[in-house]
This record gives sequence, C-alpha cells and structure tokens, in this order.
Amino acid sequence: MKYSKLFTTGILSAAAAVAMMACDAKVETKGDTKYRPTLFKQFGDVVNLPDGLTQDAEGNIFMAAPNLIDKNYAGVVMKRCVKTGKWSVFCAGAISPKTGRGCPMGIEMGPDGNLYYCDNQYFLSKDYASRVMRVVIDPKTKEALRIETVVENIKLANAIRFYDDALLFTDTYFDMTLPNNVGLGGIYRVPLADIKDKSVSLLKKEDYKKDPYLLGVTETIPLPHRGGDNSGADGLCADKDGNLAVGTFGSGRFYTLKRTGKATWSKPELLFDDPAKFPCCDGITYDAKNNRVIIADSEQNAIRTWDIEKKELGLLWSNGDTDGADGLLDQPCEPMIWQGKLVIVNFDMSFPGLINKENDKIHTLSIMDL
Ligand SMILES: [Ca+2]
Ligand SMILES: [Ca+2]
Ligand SMILES: [Ca+2]
Repeated sequence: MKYSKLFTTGILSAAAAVAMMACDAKVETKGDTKYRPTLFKQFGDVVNLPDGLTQDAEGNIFMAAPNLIDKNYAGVVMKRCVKTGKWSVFCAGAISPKTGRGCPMGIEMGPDGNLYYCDNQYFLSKDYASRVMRVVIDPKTKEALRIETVVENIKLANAIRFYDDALLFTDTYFDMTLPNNVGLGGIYRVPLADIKDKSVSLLKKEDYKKDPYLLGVTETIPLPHRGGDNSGADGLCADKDGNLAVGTFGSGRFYTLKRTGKATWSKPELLFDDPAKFPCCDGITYDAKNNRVIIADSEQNAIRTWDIEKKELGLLWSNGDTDGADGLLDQPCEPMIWQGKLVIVNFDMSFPGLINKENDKIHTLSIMDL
C-alpha cells in the first residue's frame, strides 16, 4: 500500500499509519524473490548473540550463542527439538579459567556422536585463551554429560568441521605485525586419535610455521572502510572430494586447499579476491546437491554462492540495514542446509563498515527456500 493512499483514505488513524510506515520502511533488496528469507526464530535476550549451527542425524538443531552483546547472560548451546520445534538450553559453555566465561561459536556434530564447539575467547582475551571443546553426549539419553577441552592455545577459534576422523578449524587472528597491517589466519587439522583422551596445544603464532597441526594460512589486506579490520580465516567447509574452502572475514578473500592425499592438502590457493564484489566471508557450508559453497557475507547482509565446477560467484539474496524482525538478513554469520532449506543465523554485532549499524534487540534466525 502506498503511504499517500493511507493518508487520503482517512480510514486509518494517524498512529496506525505511522506504525505501518515504520514496518514498511524501504529496505533495499537484491536477489530473486523466491530466495527472500523469512523469520525462522526470534530469541529473547537470553540468546543475544547467536552464532554457530549444526544438526544431528534426526534433524535436531544445535546452535552456539556466546552472548557477548549482553554478558549478563551465559554463553550457551541451544537445541531445537525436531519433533516439537521447541528451543531449550542444551548446555552452558564451559567456563574459561582465564576469562571466567564460556563463549561457544562454531559448532559441529562429530563423527563420534559428540558435539564439538569453538570456545571463542578473543573478545575477552587476546592471550591464546580460545579452545576447542567436546561436549560428551550420552548415546542413550542424548543428554550432555560433560565438556572437555580438546585443543588449546588458540587466538580466535571460529569455524569447526570434520573430515576423515580429524577435526578442522580456523583461527581468525595471528596478531603478528606485518607490513601494511596484513592479517594472517590459520586452518588447522587435528586427528581425533590425538585428542581421544587428552587435549593438544597449538604452537604460539611466532612459531606457526613449525606447528604440526597447521594446514595453511590466509592473508587479509584490510579494507579502508572497515576500520583496519584484518581478520583472517573464518568460514570453513569440505566438498565431496575433500577439498576445503575457507574465506577471510576482513576482506572476503576466498581460498581452496586441494586434497592431495589421504591426509594432505595443498597450501591455500586463491579462488576469488575482489572486495568490491565480495568483501567479507563469515560462515560457509557445502551444498552437495548443487556442488557449491553457500557463503554468509556479513558486511553486505548477503548470502552468496560459489559454484565449484564453474568457479563462479553468485548471489542468492542481500538486503539493506534492518533489525531482522521480518526475517530479512541482519549480519548473517552462519548458513546451514536443513531439511532442504537454508537456515541462517544473524549475528547482529556490528563492526565498522558493515551494512548492519546497530546491535538491536531483535535476535533472529532466518530461513530461505533453496
Ligand atoms: Ca564465523
Ligand atoms: Ca537484529
Ligand atoms: Ca541489527
């Protein structure tokens, strides 16, 4: 309905007309309307910063929420029951002895039936406080039994995946002083056999070249409009051939690590590097049906695709600044294919240069038809 019509018909009260204008406020959108996201879930303040997503074989969803916008609330792992659609706290994030808080971010169901998550402590401590954690799950009751540390000495543990009985994760910061403020990020691989009954520790970043668990590094040349953000490797996934894709948050540099043997990969090779078209890579996921990577572009409120065969970047959807109440994207950070649709987490923790301008009070997940 046009605003002019509202006013001329005189049927609506002035207050109603103003309310209508507010929700009808023009948010610019791009993409085929069949991909227009709708609201999947709105949380209250107890989930004020949602991030990672995974699911079990039955389709129950697990979502990590570090809840760093309002730290009155603990970082938690939420679970959505596939039978009832109800969300509840699955477990609180294990407390870091260094910061006194648990901050679950990237999360993934492991091949051993346990849940693994990145405990991202970087926003509280830059002193290697982040970890990868294992939530041991009772195979019968499916309840959380305990949480164990499996990898330590990480700067910003971000995305986590599994491939061939090894866990793979990204560390977004190396915090090394390099010319032009170039930022390094790492892709690490730890065999599950190495963390069966114990934890392992990464080497300090000054020794990163000697780290046996490091697969490769990304480089970020910070973008002028992003306030010097040089954050590196963020989203990570493996395709059907075991080739890895990884992208940087600071500039959207998109790489592949090609699988060259049973447990060996090439160094990161650039697939795409044009920040004018793709400036920010947060979470990514592999879409086996279409042999493509689905990408959350946090800066541009966009869901992009990378066609692996054609080596082509595509766009499913993007929109302007919004609070996300109607399901539009509000700093998307993590896509996951679930029951043939795409569930998208909206991080909504604004940094300089992003379309999202406000950490608003509407905490949402979107869902998109694929
Ligand atoms: Ca991420
Ligand atoms: Ca929001
Ligand atoms: Ca917002």
